[in-house]
Amino acid sequence: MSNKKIVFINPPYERIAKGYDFVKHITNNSPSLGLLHLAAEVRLHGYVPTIIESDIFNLSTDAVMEEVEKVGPAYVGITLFTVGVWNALTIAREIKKRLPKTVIIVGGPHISSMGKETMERFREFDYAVDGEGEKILVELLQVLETGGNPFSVPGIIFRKGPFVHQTQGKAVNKDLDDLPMPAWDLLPDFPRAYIPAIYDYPRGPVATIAASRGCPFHCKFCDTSTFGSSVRFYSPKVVFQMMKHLREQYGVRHIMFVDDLFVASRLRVTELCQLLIESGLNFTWSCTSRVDTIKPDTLELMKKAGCWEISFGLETGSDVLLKKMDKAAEVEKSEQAVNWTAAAGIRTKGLFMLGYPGETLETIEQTKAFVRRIPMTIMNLTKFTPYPGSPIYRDLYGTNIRDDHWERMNGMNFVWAPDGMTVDELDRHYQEILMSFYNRPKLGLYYASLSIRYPHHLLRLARFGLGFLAAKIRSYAQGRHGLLVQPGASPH
Ligand code: B12
Ligand code: SF4
Repeated sequence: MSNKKIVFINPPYERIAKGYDFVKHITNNSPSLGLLHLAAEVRLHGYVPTIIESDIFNLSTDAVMEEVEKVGPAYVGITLFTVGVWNALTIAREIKKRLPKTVIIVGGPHISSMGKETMERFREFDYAVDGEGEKILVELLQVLETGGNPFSVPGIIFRKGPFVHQTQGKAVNKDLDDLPMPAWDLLPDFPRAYIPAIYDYPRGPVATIAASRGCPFHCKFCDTSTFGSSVRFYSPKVVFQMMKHLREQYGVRHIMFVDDLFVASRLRVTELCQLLIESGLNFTWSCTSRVDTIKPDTLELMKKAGCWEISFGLETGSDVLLKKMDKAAEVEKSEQAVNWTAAAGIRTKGLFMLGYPGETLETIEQTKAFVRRIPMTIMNLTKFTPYPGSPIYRDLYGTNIRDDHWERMNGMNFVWAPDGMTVDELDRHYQEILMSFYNRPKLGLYYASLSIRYPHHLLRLARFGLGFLAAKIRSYAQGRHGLLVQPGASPH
């Protein structure tokens, strides 16, 4: 019988900027849902999948290789975010050295946005799947197994002789209900090891679900190349079944919906809410929304159904910048949505970015004032990063492949600075904005009461606090005046 084993790898990535190591105590540890979906689909077709979550378990390349060798697979599938490409390459090189017959297949957002260039550049990757991989991966494995013709598989990129070929099409799942449930059973130590960021969930265990794919908007900083602009939904019934399964099998109590735009269809959200209310399962959950897709009556129902937090991409307190981002939103609308959300008793997580082209001292001040005046409970500030696949990437770099910053494209490094600002200045503003939001008695009281209700967050916070203090002391001792970003972390 042929070897049907396939090892899926989520490679390690630099997720924390140099100098900010203490942040690891409070950050998110979510698994790759993509790999869970792929593993479930290939298993349905007779393959034997294993999943390695190298970052969550802090595995070095050697440790990953040890696990791969233990399995002895015919195929390895690696998921590629731009930030993880170089580490994936190191792993692929080792696999080629130690298990030369193993076929290496890659996919994920980096491939969806820059597949051909990546395959031309890195000979260690044998095949790449462009887009949503479930069906195409199975087709590809079957062709490889039977010695068929890869040109017959749509939406793949591969090398034949000196040339890289790309077949027509991009993999899209039109009907999500057709897909098997993600293979949570293959995740080592699930759900215990997969905790979200501190204070971003009330109580565990926690699991993630993508209840829809795609987003019809075109914000210039956003890489939508995997799912595209046509939105597809799981039916509310199937989403509910997944949640029920997670409760019955793993005791999961909180769900994080990671859809690009969970509240894209109010009808669908209403149906899911009704199912949850009738079930009496008492889930809490969080989701994403745009500020213009939410209304007070829907919010009320969502609250009743256990909605705990909504993430809004608020981005900035400046209308000028929102316009430059093609966000199709206004600060006033953002404020209204956050007010409505607070009035319904749901927390707002505001997603912001600093350093977008056009950022000035004035827009920074507007953001500082904005975050202090809205009733938001948690703020996530990203350092602007032009990801391949986003329209702004093309504006800034053209169509040329740029690989000099990939390993730092984690939203925690300024790999690009707007005119008239240095990375050090931006880093200082970064800290100031966060401090101006978090350093308020009202918010302190809120978090204190949350900690009393859910004390497991306190331990995480204590570790983070001690780490921050140590980093500050080190910075002053080294003459860096309290700046935490390490020398050498500025753009070239
Ligand atoms: C949930 C999420 C996370 C989670 C989980 C990450 C993970 N490993 O899956 C957390 C919070 C940890 C996270 C972290 C980061 N994320 Co994130 N994240 C998302 C989000 C919102 C949903 C991803 C998801 O679960 N989708 C559902 C599953 C089913 O899809 P999928 O993982 O893409 O997998 C499908 C295909 O890509 C493909 N595929 C994937 N891998 C493979 C492998 C093979 C072999 C094959 C054949 C196919 C294949 O088939 C899968 C099934 O259809 C997306 C937004 C989006 N629209 O994609 C951003 C997104 C993927 N994240 C992004 C970024 C930048 C990051 C971070 C670098 C920093 C940050 N700002 O958060 C880190 C890096 C993480 C890492 N491991 O490298 C960018 C990626 C841009 C890029 N070019 O790299 C996205 C696209 C957001 C955006 N619109 O800009 N993220
Ligand atoms: S930022 Fe949000 S609304 Fe804008 S394109 Fe990306 S997913 Fe869609």
